[in-house]
Amino acid sequence: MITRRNVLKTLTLSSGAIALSSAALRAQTPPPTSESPEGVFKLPPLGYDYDALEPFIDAETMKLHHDKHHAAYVSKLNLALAKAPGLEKKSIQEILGHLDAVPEEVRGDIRNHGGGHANHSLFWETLKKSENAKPSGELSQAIERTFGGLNKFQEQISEAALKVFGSGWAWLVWRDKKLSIESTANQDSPLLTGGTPLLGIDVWEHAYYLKYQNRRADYLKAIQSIIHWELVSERFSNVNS
Ligand code: MN3
Repeated sequence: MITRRNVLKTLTLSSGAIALSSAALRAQTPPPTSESPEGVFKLPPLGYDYDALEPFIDAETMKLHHDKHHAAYVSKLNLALAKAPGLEKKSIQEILGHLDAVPEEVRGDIRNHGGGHANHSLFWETLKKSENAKPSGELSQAIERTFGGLNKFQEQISEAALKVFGSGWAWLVWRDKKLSIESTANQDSPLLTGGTPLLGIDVWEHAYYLKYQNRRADYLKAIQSIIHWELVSERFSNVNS
């Protein structure tokens, strides 16, 4: 069977130029770990330096979180997909949005590792250190209408995040044409239940324990100040149009 992976491999081997550019790529992206063959889904680059969010999130946490934790979700997602031919042609959003179409023997793995991949990909994009960032345009109005303003929204999403028992996420979700604050356990994505995540806060201990230990509330306060509202506002305009 000719798979996309084989085609890519052949292309890489047959051309010095391509081999060079893939070496350059590898310099920026960590190599797959031994248990993870190359697969369809790739670890996206962080998009900024590990220390870009200091002092709110420390560089070591970012490095471990992205290079080890997220990379492991991608590897394990690819291992699961190898057992379910056909799925690799779909986006992770499509796969998670129709999980009942996934063969039962890999459904649990795809829910966990596919969720981990989708959630973290969104998470990295949603963080940025900038002064006085706040929602703009339609999102600003919708937050005002739905939660009574940005401060109230921040209180409510922090409360939802504090209440997550064990590992999970707190979310701002676009669902049934409304904004809602939700939480999920483990790596469950709002995509599983038909919602569109606009913003997610990782409350697994691996996201904050090195710097904040058991002080989840302090981590939440820090993370509220590095939300990339410009991008979240843009994402809202796209799903809402
Ligand atoms: Mn995480």
